[in-house]
Amino acid sequence: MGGPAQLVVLSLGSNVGDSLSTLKKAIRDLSFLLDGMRVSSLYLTTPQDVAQQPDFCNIAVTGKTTLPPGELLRETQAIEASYGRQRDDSAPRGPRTLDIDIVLYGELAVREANLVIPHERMAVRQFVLIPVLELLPDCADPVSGRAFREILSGLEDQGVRKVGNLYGY
Ligand code: PH2
Ligand code: MG
Ligand code: MG
Repeated sequence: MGGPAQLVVLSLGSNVGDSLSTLKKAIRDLSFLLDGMRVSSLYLTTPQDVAQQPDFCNIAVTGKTTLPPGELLRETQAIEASYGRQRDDSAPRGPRTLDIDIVLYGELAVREANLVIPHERMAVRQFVLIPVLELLPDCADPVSGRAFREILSGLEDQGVRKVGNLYGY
């Protein structure tokens, strides 16, 4: 049984294969899950955590869902898998055809083995914060209450370049 619809925020990334095509298709898939979905600009970003890999294409999307967090995760993992994502536990932050992270789920905080919301590293990642703030300029960390705009303003430059839009999903 679903509760009221919650506003969720997803961060998408790709740096293997035809990333633009993959992101466009993934957005279309997500539009069937998220009511009133909105999509950020497309960003080309310098890889974080694992430097020796290609630049990423990153976007954020937001919309409403009645799916509980665990079910939303199952759906996003199924989309990742359908675009050839291989989970490689030996290279946890390495190259991937498609990564879809649930970064915010309403005001909820989740701490489970396979799902942590707000996303553990979003507060230190410009490739997440910049697209998210484009969609939701006033959003705040539900745990600390701090505005993500303030958190972003404290970060050093990480090489996040706006390059366009993914029209026509
Ligand atoms: N994803 C990672 C690790 N590093 N760097 C950028 N720029 N963009 C990503 O999406 C990304 C990353 C693991 O999910
Ligand atoms: Mg990720
Ligand atoms: Mg992920």
